[in-house]
Amino acid sequence: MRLLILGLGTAGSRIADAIAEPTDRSTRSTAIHAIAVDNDPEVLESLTNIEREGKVYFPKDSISDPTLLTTTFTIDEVKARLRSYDAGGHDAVLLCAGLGGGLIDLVPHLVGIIRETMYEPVFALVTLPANGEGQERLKRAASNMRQIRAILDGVIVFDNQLWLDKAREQIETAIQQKNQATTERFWLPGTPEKISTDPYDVVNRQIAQRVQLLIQAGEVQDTPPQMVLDTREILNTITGMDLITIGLADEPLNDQSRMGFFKQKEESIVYRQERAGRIVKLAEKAVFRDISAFCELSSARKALILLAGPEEELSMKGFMAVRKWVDDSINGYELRSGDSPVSARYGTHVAVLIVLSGLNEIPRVSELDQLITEKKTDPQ
Ligand SMILES: Nc1nc2c(ncn2[C@@H]2O[C@H](COP(=O)(O)OP(=O)(O)OP(=O)(O)O)[C@@H](O)[C@H]2O)c(=O)[nH]1
Ligand SMILES: [Mg+2]
Repeated sequence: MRLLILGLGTAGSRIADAIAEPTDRSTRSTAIHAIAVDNDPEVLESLTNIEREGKVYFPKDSISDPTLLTTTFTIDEVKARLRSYDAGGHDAVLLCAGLGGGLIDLVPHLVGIIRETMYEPVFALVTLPANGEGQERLKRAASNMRQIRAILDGVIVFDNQLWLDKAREQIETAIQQKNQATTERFWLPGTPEKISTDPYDVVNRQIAQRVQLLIQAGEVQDTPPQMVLDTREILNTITGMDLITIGLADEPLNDQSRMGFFKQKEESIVYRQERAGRIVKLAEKAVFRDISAFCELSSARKALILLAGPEEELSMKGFMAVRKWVDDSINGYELRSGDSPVSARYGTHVAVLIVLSGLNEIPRVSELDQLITEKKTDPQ
């Protein structure tokens, strides 16, 4: 999939940068172009995967007064960047931002600009602030969510409250067992010697893995999938589908199961059952635990299942069981699925990715929304 990413603010820029990081798996049919817009020059400077021309400094005060000369000036710059990056065409645009932040205020304006010249769907990937960030931020996030939901083709929700806790746990474990195996297992950013201790880095990496896996699914691969999932199908799952969540669970393979060639010869019923069980277990983990924001399967109208890993480990039996489970559980009839048999990183892991869209409720979003509903009904 060819994706044009626009990172807004600190969170958005850092997330865009993480998604733009080249992976071993990407081929020519995947193209990511990323632009970052922030009011903090240091943040822009620290981005390593977005080229210099893609970094735009936007003075903070300008947002409150769109008539200021600087606003026009910078917006024109963003506009020019968008045009130059889109010369080759994209399948979709993804705006990334922290919901409680300041630069998300640019979204309505930018969506207008994008829709002037592009017909492709425009999505947002947003982070919900953690409870500890205070009422004001939570309320801001709620009203921003209301505003952007109405004008976008879909909003992918990532709950910082949920993921920062997980990240801190992972960092602690990684520091305790400072060896390469651990670093690989958790896919922490940085080299094995240098473990990142910024929980946001870990969260951003989690976000990036989900997006990267999804956009690479539709591309031409060395090993052809048994069930192909193309870009159009991925977009059909999420376009016009309001709130979206993405779950991803993976498991490292031990050396024995990596020797698939020998294994096939002596494949036993027990082993076949184990592989099927692993797929089911990972799917449950992706939905119930490692989901971008907690939600009920039954509140989704559409879903997409993607299996990734070495071909021989992608159990068809497990896949069919997961398909049936998700199909029976969602509140709709549109379920798409595919597999992505690969080498490289996923050669050492089996992963199950599940996208849920058309969600009529994400409890944490409703909780935040309640904060501003209460405020409005309060006569004070
Ligand atoms: N996942 C993730 N969330 C972040 C990150 N940095 C900040 N956040 C979250 O995003 C929200 C918005 O913060 P910023 O992105 O700094 O906001 P901004 O748009 O830059 O605007 P300012 O308030 O002017 O800095 C915060 O409330 C945090 O919850 C990050 O690197 N990753
Ligand atoms: Mg900031």
